[in-house]
Amino acid sequence: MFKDIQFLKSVFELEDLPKSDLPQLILCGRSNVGKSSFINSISNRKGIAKTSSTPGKTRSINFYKADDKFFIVDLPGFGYAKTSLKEREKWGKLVSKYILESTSIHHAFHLIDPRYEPTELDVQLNLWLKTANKDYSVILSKADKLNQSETHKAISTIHSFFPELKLNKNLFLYSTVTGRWKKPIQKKITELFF
Ligand SMILES: Nc1nc2c(ncn2[C@@H]2O[C@H](COP(=O)(O)OP(=O)(O)OP(=O)(O)O)[C@@H](O)[C@H]2O)c(=O)[nH]1
Ligand SMILES: [Mg+2]
Repeated sequence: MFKDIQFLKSVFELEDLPKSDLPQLILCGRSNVGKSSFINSISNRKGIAKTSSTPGKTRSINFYKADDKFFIVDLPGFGYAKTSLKEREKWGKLVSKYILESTSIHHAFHLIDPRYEPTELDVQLNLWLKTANKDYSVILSKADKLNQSETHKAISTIHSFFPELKLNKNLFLYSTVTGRWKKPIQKKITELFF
């Protein structure tokens, strides 16, 4: 696992991407699903990534450098209620272009809130990842909000959408509230980047 994390930069346009070919771990998924909170939690650095209970907090692509070894990249979330069609298109263009054109993406964590079925945009995002041939995992965030039977049900729903996923290989539970599900993700990150 990495020990140090540093904020590098926020990017609003793809031509401003950092000129570095360090491998990247990208975080993607719906707005409010907990992407920025995940960065704070996994790196034990409260507040390094800005979070908010109001969806739509992260509007830029934010780069964090972990141990000078790889970038953690926080992508803007999609699908919150106030998004206009224009903003939705802008999100789609930015994220799809990024996923399809970046040659440094080593792995993607696609976060999904297990209290709800994956949305149309989750399916779209999954397709972009597959089309771009990117290695990815799905992380069921906010797992503290489910009891055991709801958790089982959520996992079987995810399997009905994405049958290729295997628990603790490329499908994980996570909560920023309890440390209970941290180990398997730390192990995954270590396997991917160390
Ligand atoms: N109960 C619980 N709440 C969480 C968890 N992770 C995040 N949250 C809460 O969910 C809300 C959204 O978290 P963010 O990390 O800002 O979500 P995001 O995916 O970065 O959202 P955007 O930047 O809008 O794309 C915040 O109020 C967090 O405190 C979790 O594991 N459990
Ligand atoms: Mg965010």
